[in-house]
Amino acid sequence: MPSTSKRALALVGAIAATAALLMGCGSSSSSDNSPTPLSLKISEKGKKSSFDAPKSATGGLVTVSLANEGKAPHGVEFIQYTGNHTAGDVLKQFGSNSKKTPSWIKLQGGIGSVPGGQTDSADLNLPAGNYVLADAASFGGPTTSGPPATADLKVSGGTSGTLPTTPATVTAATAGKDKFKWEISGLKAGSNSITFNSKGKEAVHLILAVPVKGKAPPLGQIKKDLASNGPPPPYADVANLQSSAILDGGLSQTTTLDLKKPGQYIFFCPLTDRDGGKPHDQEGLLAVQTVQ
Ligand SMILES: [Cu+2]
Repeated sequence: MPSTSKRALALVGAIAATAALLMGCGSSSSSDNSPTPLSLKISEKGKKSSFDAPKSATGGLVTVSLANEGKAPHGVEFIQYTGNHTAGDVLKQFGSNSKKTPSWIKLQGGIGSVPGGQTDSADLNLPAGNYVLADAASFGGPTTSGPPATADLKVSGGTSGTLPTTPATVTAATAGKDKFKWEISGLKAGSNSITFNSKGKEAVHLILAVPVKGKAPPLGQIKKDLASNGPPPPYADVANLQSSAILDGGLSQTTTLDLKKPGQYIFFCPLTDRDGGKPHDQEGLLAVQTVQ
């Protein structure tokens, strides 16, 4: 099984506080509830990948598109930072290997992973503020490419709005103190447009969906295997893992979940609450979902 996203995020810190800043097109504003487009690109040069993103954008309800011009999968996480903190502080925090997420960091979602040569999009509400963009495709485990790309972004203005409705919903729901559960509906084999709802005041969540090779063992066994932090068990087809971006509790976004083949998928969230504690897959965010 892949390690927690925090460890993967450590890679972001490892590349130090030199965020690649590339110029892009400007932003436009919306007058009604129609989302403002925000176009991002990511490209590779040897092992190094970098974002092609504007330095500033209009916030509120936004349709983010990410064109992956590279070969490896890439994504984008919108990491907002507040107070007197800097982009360097964000990278340092994720490099610290701490499981905890300080309150000045807001994980506003994004796009988990786009295959090489493809473009994908997501709808989300971005509050005005300072952001670091980071390659979210590294959160599910190490990728074949080099260190994750990062970029700075300043978001201003805009009006938050209602997300478009989607055929499928995946909710990381609360179920008591330190307890969660997945509420999943409408998924089918193939590419799913989903609404991802993240619940819990001090929680942060992401969706990892791993195809099952053969037949899934009982949930208790999967839970143990996840807790062991060992190599992936034989029933987990981690090469075809699908992931979302990380979303703070209380937020929702739309995104794509590509469940390529019919069959069983293990859904789990390896993250902890902001104050640490157990991974959420040990607190109820673990399910086997069959899609047709
Ligand atoms: Cu979680």
